[in-house]
Amino acid sequence: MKKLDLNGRWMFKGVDRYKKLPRIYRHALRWMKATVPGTVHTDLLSHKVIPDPFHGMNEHRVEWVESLAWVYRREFYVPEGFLSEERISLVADGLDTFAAIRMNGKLVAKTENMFIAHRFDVKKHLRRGKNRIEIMFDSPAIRSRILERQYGPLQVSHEHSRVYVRKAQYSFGWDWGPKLTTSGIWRNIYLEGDSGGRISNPFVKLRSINKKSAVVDVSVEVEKYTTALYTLRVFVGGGNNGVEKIVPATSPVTKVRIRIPEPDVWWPNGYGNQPMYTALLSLVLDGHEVSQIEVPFALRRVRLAQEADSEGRSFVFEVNGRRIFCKGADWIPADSFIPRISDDAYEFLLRSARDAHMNMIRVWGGGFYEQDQFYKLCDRMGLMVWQDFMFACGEYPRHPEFLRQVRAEARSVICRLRNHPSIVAWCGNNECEWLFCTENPDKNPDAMSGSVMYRSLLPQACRKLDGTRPYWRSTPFGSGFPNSETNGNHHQWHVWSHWKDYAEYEKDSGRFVTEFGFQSPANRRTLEDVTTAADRYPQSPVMEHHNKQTEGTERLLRFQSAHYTLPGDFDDFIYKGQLVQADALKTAVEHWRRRKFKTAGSLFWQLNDCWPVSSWSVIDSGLRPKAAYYAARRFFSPLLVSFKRVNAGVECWITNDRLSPFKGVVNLSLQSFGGRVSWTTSLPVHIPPNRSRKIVRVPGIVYKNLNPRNTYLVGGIVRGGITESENRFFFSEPKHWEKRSGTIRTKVVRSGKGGYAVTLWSGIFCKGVRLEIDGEDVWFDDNYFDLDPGVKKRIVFESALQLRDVRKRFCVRWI
Ligand code: BMA
Repeated sequence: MKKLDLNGRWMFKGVDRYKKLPRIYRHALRWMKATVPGTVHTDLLSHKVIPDPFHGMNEHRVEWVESLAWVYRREFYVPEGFLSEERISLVADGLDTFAAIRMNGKLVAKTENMFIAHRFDVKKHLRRGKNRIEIMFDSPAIRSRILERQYGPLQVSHEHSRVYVRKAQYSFGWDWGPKLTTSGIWRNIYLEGDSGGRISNPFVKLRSINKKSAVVDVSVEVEKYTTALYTLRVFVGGGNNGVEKIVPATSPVTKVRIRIPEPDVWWPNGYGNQPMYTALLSLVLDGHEVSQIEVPFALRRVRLAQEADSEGRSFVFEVNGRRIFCKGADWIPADSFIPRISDDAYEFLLRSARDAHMNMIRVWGGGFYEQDQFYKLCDRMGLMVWQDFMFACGEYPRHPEFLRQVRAEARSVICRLRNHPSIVAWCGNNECEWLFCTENPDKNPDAMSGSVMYRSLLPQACRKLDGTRPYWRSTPFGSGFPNSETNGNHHQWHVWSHWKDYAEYEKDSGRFVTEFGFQSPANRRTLEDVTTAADRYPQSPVMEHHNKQTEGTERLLRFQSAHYTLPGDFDDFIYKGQLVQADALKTAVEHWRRRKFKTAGSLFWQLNDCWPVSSWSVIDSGLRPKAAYYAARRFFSPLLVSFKRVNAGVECWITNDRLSPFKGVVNLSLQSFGGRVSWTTSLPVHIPPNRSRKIVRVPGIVYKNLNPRNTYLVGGIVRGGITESENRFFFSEPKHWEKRSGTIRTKVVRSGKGGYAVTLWSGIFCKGVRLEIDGEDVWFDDNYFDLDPGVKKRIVFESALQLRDVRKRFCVRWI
């Protein structure tokens, strides 16, 4: 196989096909340099034809871009040798979205689905030497409205014409994202020449596994360009072993069964290692390899257990026969302009998830089927992926042409992703059935337009092309109402979206909670990049523009004021806003973890952002973690001590996610914010593996006469002198706490290469201690933590600054 790369330098220009262009933008109609892979917006930005759409309210100033058609073209040279290949295909891994491809002036194809790779035979259009390729992208905004007129309106949230177009739905605007409906060659593009034949769509399917061996079926699609005899050679390697088999490649899908001795199984993060195997497949003709593919895969079994129990029906993922409580977050596209998302950004975000003890990430259905890099990292880090198909929040069309497109999309996506061990579930869509049944309470979800895809087309495709992981119709879904707390999975949006405060979480008995969340502002440095000094107050037009939810700012202030004193300035608003979010997610997750396995998963909405915004994310678009990220590292820890208020007192619980029992000691103490201890106890505990247990109830009588504004309960689990988890319970809201006088003493020293350590100490209790180095981005190994009176805490961090400067610029704040 020979490859001729067409990425890199192209030219592009606007075409005012619909006569929509305001005169002032006429200069967009001239040829300009473009970068492929890329988008129209990022290309225009690099020529300063548009301002940064993320800055201020510039989003409105770039609206005209989506109403134009855009043409991309480049020249390339084809050497003689390349033309002698029997087949030459143009491969475009992603075209966004309404594209007409011309090669040397001849129309090759038209495409209308951003989500899939395209391959076209172009040999007849090519000539030796100079060639020209041109791709015209029609306006997605206009085409979607034309389709809506043609097929009739549907019940849809946000921009309703979006559902007619197989394009990332968030690009039409969302309740956390701007409307930047871009176009372009967004993934790699190249020519591929081959002779003799070609293999594609490999699949390594696990048939059976025990301690001694695993049996896999390796299959691949074979195209033969001659009638000669071909063979398929399969080599499977991994661990210390390699197994080879050679079979005649007689059928269009050739299959080889292989036994792998002493298999090494793949485990989710926290449960074991993530060993990967490789299958090397070669198609051989006359002793020559004419086509090869390398497929990384892993050995693991997954099952979604749904069994009748006292609350209804369970919803538990079992991996390699072990029940796993799924801890994680929902994932949205990490930028409004996808090709701009770097491998480093993927690595950072997913590593942050892994380091916060997450074991599951849900790829949300309003974005896109993620880049290969994303899934490779998830495989490597043991992050299970709940993969939605790309349909969200609305009815979808059901005309035959649309269903045909979706069938092709399902095939393309399933074949591309099915070898990734990280993907543990396919899911039909995001919230379509739930919204439909909420709006039409008398109707069955099957009556929803497009439901045929989720109840028949997609599950059939998954069964036929995969069959190694469960398919679930929608999120949320279940029998009866499709957002039940007794069966199926659940989204909890009474809190926040329906204006309920976070204490409400403790009433929720969802069986597997795939979404719940609480907003907070982005970090100050992230906001400084897109605001002017005059914009930096909570209710400025620019700040309100950077919150896409209806009444978003109102909610931020309402919930802050329920727990903390009113924000005094911009930094106070950000700081307290982030603390409330952290407290909210903590309350929810600890509650559901105590219910283990009655509730068997909690994925919060959302891990990341696509632009600088107040949203439900715990890491903002500048890749700066918020307070809730650090809280997640505590509330997801494999061993968790937590408190639950009941009528007669406060219960102390331990949740053990490990597959081994925990034996240690729990220390509890009731003390004042000044450190005066009024009650204390130490209890030996023994928690069985993979269980949650109530340890003790602290009776109300113990604290009844203490001042709730100046008292808290602190608990820690200790084993071998090391505190494995600690937690606190407060008897009043921070806004009502008595004034404490005291401060935090800090000592910063050099520690290791390029590293620093800070030791903190205070005579009073300090909540949500935030560490910063003024003007620098610094990753502290813990932040926004609570500091008990008289207890030293040591935090390490890295900085390129001199010790003197670090000390000078070190800032601490707390509640
Ligand atoms: C859920 C998601 C998203 C949305 C989020 C916040 O409903 O599925 O559609 O962005 O809540 O409202």
